[in-house]
Amino acid sequence: MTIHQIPNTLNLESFWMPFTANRQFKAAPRLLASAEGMHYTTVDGRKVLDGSAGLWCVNAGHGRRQIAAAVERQLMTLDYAPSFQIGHPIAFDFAERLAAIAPGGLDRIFFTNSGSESVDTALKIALAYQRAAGQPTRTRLIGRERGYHGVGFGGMSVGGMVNNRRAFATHLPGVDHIRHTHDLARNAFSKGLPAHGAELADDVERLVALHGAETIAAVIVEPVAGSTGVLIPPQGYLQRLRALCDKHGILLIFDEVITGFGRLGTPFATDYFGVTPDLVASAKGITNGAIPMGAVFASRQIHDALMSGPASQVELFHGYTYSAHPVACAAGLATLDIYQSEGLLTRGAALTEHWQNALHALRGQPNVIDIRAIGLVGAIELSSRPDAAGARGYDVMVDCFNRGLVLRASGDTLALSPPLIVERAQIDDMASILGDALKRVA
Ligand code: PXG
Ligand code: PLP
Repeated sequence: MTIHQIPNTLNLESFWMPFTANRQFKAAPRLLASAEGMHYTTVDGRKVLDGSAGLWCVNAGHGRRQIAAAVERQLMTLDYAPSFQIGHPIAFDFAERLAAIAPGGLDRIFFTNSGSESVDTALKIALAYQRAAGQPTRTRLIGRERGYHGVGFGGMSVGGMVNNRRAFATHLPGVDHIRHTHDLARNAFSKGLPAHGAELADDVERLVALHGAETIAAVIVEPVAGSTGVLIPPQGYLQRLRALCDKHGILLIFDEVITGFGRLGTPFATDYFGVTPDLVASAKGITNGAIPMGAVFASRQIHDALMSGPASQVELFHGYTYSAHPVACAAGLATLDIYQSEGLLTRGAALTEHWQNALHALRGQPNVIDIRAIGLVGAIELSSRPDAAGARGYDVMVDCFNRGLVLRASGDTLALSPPLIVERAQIDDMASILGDALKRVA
């Protein structure tokens, strides 16, 4: 089988695919064989634009030789080494490099292997910090409706996507949610940050009144919600959230798994909004998606509070077999080299006007009820077919795939987040393929 032939011997049965309608997919599979730069090639040899940077992770584009070479070198030098009570230099090197660009100067770094692990790690650090700081009754965790924080029990519990929760009746106890900020009536087709909704941050006050501040450990939000359809925070909202958390001694966690590593045209959303949380969860772009990895950035205050017992004592009973995996660190270092030499962590800022114009030009196409864009991420929200929420979005996604564009459908919202190497002409191509799909799909 050459890689560009339809592999008619391929047996699709055993792989239980994640977040996929398995039976529908296997009846008409979409299969990718290779990738280079901004494009995939399908198994039947078609070139397809990557409008979603993989799953929001391939920020420097596909097939980066420098990362491949670093990975190979590391595999042949030190393929694996534990990080429990023994270390290896590349992990310290990578942490130091990340510290130099750390969001809000949060320069103490805990390594994980995914966004879900980063979220669970950040939640656990918040709980451990409150205990170490003499506030052991602060055990409650606050998320937000329409938040996505991965699929671990912690992230699922603070998350706010109904489908991701309801099949699994058991959640963490002591979790509550503030309302989401999505408001089509007041903010549809906003350019820049939506004008209305900063007051929704005051939900923190309501939960403080209800539960008592002394029971609340942390609030976790995505600065820009990604998976639930690119929900951009209203002007002043994140500042207000920060002020309320400060007022009540509550830690603020930003989940930057998508917004980290250049997505908004700044290294992190923390930089974009000028609001500094206490902990930042990251993953995805940290290794350009080439090797699974994640990292939690913590403030020195949090880190140092946990470094207070006897020096012989393990300070945080937490970690993964693959925390600071040497091959992932090598991939991450090579990724940072590319980001820095090509200016990718800020490249989005120069393209964002073109990006926003291209997406907003789709206003007026059939069924479009909102368009949102910030940095190099954007979304087109469609009205739902009666009694078939998500069907229209899915059909547009399939139509785009067949005509040369990969994008994500989240219900009836189509999300785009191209690799940060995207050229203006490719942005135009994406908008044109999507616009044609919107005309074709009823
Ligand atoms: N937090 C946020 C904000 C995320 O977006 C996770 C945590 C979990 O990361 P892992 O690496 O465990 O998947 C994510 C992941 C989509 C899509 O198209 C989004 C994610 C993953 C897969 C698909 O919306 N986000
Ligand atoms: N389950 C068992 C039986 C284990 O021994 C371990 C790790 O040693 C784990 C789960 C956790 O695996 P990981 O560290 O890869 O998250």
